[in-house]
Amino acid sequence: MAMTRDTKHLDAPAHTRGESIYLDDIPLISGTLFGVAFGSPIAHGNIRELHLNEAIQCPDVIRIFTYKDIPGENQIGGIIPDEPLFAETHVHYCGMPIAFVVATSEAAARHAVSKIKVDIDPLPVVTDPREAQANNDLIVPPRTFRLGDTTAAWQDCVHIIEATTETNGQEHLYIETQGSYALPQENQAIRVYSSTQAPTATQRVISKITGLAMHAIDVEVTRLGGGFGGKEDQANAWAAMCALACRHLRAPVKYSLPRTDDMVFTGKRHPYSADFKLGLDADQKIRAYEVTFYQNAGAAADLSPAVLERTLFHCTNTYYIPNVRATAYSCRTHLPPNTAFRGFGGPQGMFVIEAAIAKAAETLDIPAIEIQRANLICSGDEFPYGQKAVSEAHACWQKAETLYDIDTLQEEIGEFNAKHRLSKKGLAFMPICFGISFTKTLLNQARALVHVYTDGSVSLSTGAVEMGQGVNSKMIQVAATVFSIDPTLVRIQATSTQRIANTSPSAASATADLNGKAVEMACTAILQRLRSVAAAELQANPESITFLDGLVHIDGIPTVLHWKQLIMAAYIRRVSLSEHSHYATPQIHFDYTKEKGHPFAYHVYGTAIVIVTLDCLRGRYTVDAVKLVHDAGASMNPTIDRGQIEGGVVQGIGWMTMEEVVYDEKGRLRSNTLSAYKVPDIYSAPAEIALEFLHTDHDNLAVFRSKAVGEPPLMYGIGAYFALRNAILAFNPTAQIPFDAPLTPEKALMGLYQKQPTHVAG
Ligand code: LUZ
Ligand code: MOS
Repeated sequence: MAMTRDTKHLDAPAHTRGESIYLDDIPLISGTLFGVAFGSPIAHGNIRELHLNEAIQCPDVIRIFTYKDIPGENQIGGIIPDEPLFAETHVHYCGMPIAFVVATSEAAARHAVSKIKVDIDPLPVVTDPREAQANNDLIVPPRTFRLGDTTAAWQDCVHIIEATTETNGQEHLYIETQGSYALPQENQAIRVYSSTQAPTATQRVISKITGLAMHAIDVEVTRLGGGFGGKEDQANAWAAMCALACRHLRAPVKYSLPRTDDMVFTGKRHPYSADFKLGLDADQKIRAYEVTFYQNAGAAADLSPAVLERTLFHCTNTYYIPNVRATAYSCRTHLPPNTAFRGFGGPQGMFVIEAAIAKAAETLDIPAIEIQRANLICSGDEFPYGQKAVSEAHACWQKAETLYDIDTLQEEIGEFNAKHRLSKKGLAFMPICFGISFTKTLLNQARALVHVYTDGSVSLSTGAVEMGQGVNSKMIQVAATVFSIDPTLVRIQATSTQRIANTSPSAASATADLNGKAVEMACTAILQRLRSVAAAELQANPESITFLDGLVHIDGIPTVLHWKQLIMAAYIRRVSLSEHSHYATPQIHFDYTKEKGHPFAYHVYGTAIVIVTLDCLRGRYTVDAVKLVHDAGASMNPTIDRGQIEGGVVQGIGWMTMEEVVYDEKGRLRSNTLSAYKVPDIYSAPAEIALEFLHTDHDNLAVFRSKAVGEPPLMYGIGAYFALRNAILAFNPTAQIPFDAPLTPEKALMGLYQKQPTHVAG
């Protein structure tokens, strides 16, 4: 069967009817208890005394857990063991868990939490990454990527531009908050439902906390109501708390975080501060780029070192720059540990090079588009980390220019701006390039388990976690395509550490690639055996057998033997109808001592044209259109991919223009509700998202020549920042607008009416 590429998102009917199962839809077993965490009220200090007496006497409270109750190790750090589950003597961020109250109802647990008192001797609070770096308070030693020789290259530069940039954090705002439900099983084992992107990481952390072997912890996930990276590492703490209480009490324990707790307790996208220096020759070719990144890691490592390295990988975005020196510091501050967020440090790196180009264009008084276009990477050009590009950058850019008629667009904007005094339009191009593979090579592996039952129906299990991105639909497409059967014959199981072990997180945009390859391998192995069965049944040569639309064919001609009969024949002949397969991405490698290698299976490219209209009286704006050419390879499912692209664009625009994470100087989150933290709604989404796929057809180690789609589109949203900047400059050409994202209406207004240059804060 050729692949049915127009398959709908498998979950669409159940989502529409409200029947899909999330953590809170799992029926509660009688006797279920409810936990609520007590988090540190201050950001930094030494705990003198914890007063639990009043809380423990509250009605319906069963027990209060602290670090003293941990039979295993009080440690949940993933990359570096620097994060306790419960504070012992020291707190280092506001909301850091200190205790876990378990009661017969959530309300009772919450009431008891309000009665906990803690005496903490406060210590100085650092929230600024540059201050942490000056104190040498780093999570890991700094890293530097180098290509060519920047020091020598400055001599070839006619223009040298320097500035500082800031990008803020971003709240994940998955619709389903963090949560977990732990159930006691026989012989000390524990079954855990968790809203996690990383079932194995959750299992490992629970094992460490409870002291039970991993085989005694089963983690199961049906789906998440969104993850965006927020549940790659930060689902583990809540699961561990529930499992710890379950282990002690031998009762089911559930904890599902209310929105404000979720916002206060969990880390976000990393804010970055950066300094750049960019050099161009007389032909607008970028000759040299130096950049220093200060990552605000928060109080513990979490995934920050991996995020930091992706910032370096993407620091030249989709441009070829022959001389680069990029240094990155992961700075320890007293904020909740910041974590994975769609793009994983890549967007923060890409913003800086785009800012550098914008500043160069403003200095030279030419459109940024000319510098961008002149420097797009070509196939064979080297990224600063040594990998050679197989580039679609020019193809995407050129297709966008012609398809969307850039000359007419610019003319229209020019006319509009000439005609309107208090309303200006701005346009920016945002080309992207994103490397696909976990940068940590070992994570690029996946497994699948396929059973064919005697009625011909198929059970499919992978390590992929469905979080709305449609990975389950794609996995079913792969199995149905290899077997050439109707997709309704295939059922995908909940993701479970019992069925698939040692899974990598569903992350890095690579979930469909990795798990899809494993599904393809498992189904192909079963099909190989079925070929022999069919040959025997039909007394034909196995080489002449093919499968199409549920029928066995000989030399391309259909026979009467159909899938169900074939399966039964295989069973009767005692041929295995099950397969477990393992896939590991070939060819990728990276040498950390040299900072060189071939870390990515391939890159995803694309170009966005973003057009905005700015109300120059009020500083308010709308994004009129985002016009895209996106390289999806041979998309497996254009409907799902379109959904991912539209969502990514809007999420990126939110990060760049309106979402403002605010911590005060004491490290307390001020934007801790949805009335204080503005996310894009339907009114702030672009009026138009035009999308054209660039169909490419390389074998790039993904499934069926498709390309990954999860993270890359977020970075198109960066274009909204620069389009707005251009609109401000159309009104106030001498404005010195700091590169300080998000460009909220307030900051837009300050740019519109700025008389003197201001300085970047922080
Ligand atoms: N997670 C991770 C990721 O552990 N490694 C990565 O390289 C990555 N990239 C993007 C998103 N999540
Ligand atoms: Mo992620 S940022 O969990 O791919």
